[in-house]
Amino acid sequence: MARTIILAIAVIACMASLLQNTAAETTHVVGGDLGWQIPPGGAIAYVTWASMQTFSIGDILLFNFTTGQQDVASVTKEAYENCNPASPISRKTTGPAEFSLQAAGDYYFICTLELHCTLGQKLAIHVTGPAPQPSPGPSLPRTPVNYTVGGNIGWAIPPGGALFYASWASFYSFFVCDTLVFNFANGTQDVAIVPKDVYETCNINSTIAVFTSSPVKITLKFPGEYYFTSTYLSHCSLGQRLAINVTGTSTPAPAAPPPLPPPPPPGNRTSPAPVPPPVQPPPSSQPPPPPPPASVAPCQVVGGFYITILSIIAVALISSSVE
Ligand SMILES: *[C@@H]1O[C@H](CO)[C@@H](O)[C@H](O)[C@H]1NC(C)=O
Ligand SMILES: *[C@@H]1O[C@H](CO)[C@@H](O)[C@H](O)[C@H]1NC(C)=O
Ligand SMILES: *[C@@H]1O[C@H](CO)[C@@H](O)[C@H](O)[C@H]1NC(C)=O
Ligand SMILES: *[C@@H]1O[C@H](CO)[C@@H](O)[C@H](O)[C@H]1NC(C)=O
Ligand SMILES: *[C@@H]1O[C@H](CO)[C@@H](O)[C@H](O)[C@H]1NC(C)=O
Ligand SMILES: *[C@@H]1O[C@H](CO)[C@@H](O)[C@H](O)[C@H]1NC(C)=O
Ligand SMILES: [Cu+2]
Repeated sequence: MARTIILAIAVIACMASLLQNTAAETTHVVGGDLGWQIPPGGAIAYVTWASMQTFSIGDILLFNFTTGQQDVASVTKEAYENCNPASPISRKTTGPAEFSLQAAGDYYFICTLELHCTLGQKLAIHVTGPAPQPSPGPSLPRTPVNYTVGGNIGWAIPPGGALFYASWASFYSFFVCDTLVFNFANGTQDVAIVPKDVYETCNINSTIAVFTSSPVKITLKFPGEYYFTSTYLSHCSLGQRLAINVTGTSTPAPAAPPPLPPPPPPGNRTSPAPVPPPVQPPPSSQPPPPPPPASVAPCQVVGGFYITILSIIAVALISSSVE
């Protein structure tokens, strides 16, 4: 009984912390946290961003930029393709600038400042029919989001190199209770949760957990930094690695320790060093998500095979204590 109440409180706290847009018409902040600028990864950044949005009539595009450093022009398809700023349909020079998407169809935007478009500061979107009506009833706080890592590209050696997943991650804000979904063809990739130094060096001499069966779904139960790569030869150095920062005021209520999770599928595929990592604690500068001090899981997990960070940490603790 007490446990149920605590769980309910935790779920409510979690959802409240995730309170975000509930409006019927959506404002799309172009590029997400990247904003509107010359994208570090080239044109693929805004292509990727657009591919992950659904634009509906009545939605608003918000180009977030510093006045004087960028502008934004609505242009024809030809002008978009050729980066020709000569005769825009309309142009706004004061940031942030909004465009209201009043009709279905294709829209093209560029920055008209010299070379900006050529360097990738251009956006093409497709607007579909009327926005779906919000379901009746009281508006709910932000519900946890399932993020498909890499969008349509999925989890692979990315075409744009390492910047691809960095760009992808920069478009989003990750909150506790969100889920990462890694899609790939079985046997062509795996998903390894790794320490920060492995992520940075691509020297995969230790992993926290490895998952081989697509799709891999990982629910982010704790705030903090998470690092992922594939253990397949050279995949990491070719750019298949992802770092994300999970925020959220998960207010874990004190409760009984969670039941032991099942061990993850054995990820024996590579592991150049068959020796488990040394007993020494990880470098304290960047600790992984804090170990669960007897916390409840504040997320509702609706069916499906979910691998949670909680279980990963538990397994990591178990294996290091066994050692
Ligand atoms: C616009 O960019 C500024 C500076 O990066 C940021 O502080 C602000 O939150 C952004 N606005 C939106 C709506 O994303
Ligand atoms: C996330 O995925 C789960 C199961 O795969 C599903 O039940 C849930 O509705 C999804 N959530 C969203 C926001 O799409
Ligand atoms: C990968 O293998 C698992 C288990 O064999 C299977 O359930 C899943 O559908 C496979 N995924 C793909 C993308 O083939
Ligand atoms: C992650 O977010 C926390 C809290 O906002 C911040 O202190 C930390 O520096 C962030 N880490 C990275 C790598 O951005
Ligand atoms: C990995 O595990 C599978 C099944 O558990 C086994 O057939 C295979 O030989 C193992 N590979 C290595 C390199 O240990
Ligand atoms: C992994 O390799 C790095 C050097 O690239 C080294 O600093 C680190 O101690 C190694 N870790 C393990 C567990 O062998
Ligand atoms: Cu510009």
